[in-house]
Amino acid sequence: MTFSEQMKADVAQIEAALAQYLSRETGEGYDRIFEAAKYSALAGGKRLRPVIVLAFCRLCGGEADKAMPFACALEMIHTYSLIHDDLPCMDDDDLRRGRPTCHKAFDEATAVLAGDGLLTAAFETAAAAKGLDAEAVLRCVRILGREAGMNGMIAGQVLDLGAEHRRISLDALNLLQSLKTGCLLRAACELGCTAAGCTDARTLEAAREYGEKLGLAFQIQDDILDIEGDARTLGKTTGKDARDEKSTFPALLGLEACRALADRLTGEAVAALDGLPGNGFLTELARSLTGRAN
Ligand code: GRG
Repeated sequence: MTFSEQMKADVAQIEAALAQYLSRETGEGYDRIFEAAKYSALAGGKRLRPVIVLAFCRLCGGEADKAMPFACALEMIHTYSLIHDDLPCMDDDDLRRGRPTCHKAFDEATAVLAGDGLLTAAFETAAAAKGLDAEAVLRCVRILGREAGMNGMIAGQVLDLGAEHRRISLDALNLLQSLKTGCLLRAACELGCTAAGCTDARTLEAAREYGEKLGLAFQIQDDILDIEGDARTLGKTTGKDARDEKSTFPALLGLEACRALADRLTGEAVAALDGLPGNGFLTELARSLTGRAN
């Protein structure tokens, strides 16, 4: 299978599994919360994080199917973070993934609850994974909690809110982004390996290194795309980020230096997997992200 065929097949399977995990009609008067969760979760994101979970599972010799609950759990957490990040009390955005944000399409309280519901459903989905030994499932649940939690993505969001309206140093920005964006990407790499039963410290470290470098390259590319604007603004932020002076990589380093840095980090992500057989898909994935248009 070529890279793009594999990507298409993975995304289709992830979307089908996500739809299944979130399909519940109770008829008891609270179906609206499922509608709101599905509205955001099935809105056609890139599915980068779950694709990475499946790819690392394959790289470590596992069956990708076994990693699907963790792939979907991670995408649920990612979607919850987007819903909450878009709220008026955070970034106050009107559009996400090309359509009205959850709180615009529904209402604020429903969006808060849809985010909460997705975060909770993620842990239920992960804990119910079948066909792996209980130790591996526990390790995966712990990875999800650690990387999404208060020493992980939430910490990144706290630093981000604290950095509004002021310049921060490059080191501070690196830390912020390594937490805010990097944590879920590192989680994706580690989850895939762990779902395959891998406990080899060197492989796990290489996977995390790939996630770390990819996360920073991805964020820098995201900042570049925000600046370049044009057609890519379709469905992206229109709120505080776009309006305010904010410390971003291009603001601190300039566009040209950012492009060079994103390329260097992509090379380092690829190099992290040197010597691991079957790294072709993840190599192409890293390279495709620096050239992406959304
Ligand atoms: C509110 C708990 C809480 C956390 C918020 C991750 C995050 C922290 C906020 C999301 C907003 C944002 C712009 C984060 C930077 C990372 C990033 C570029 C997210 C968008 O990820 P993509 O491009 O989105 O993978 P799709 O829609 O393709 O899934």
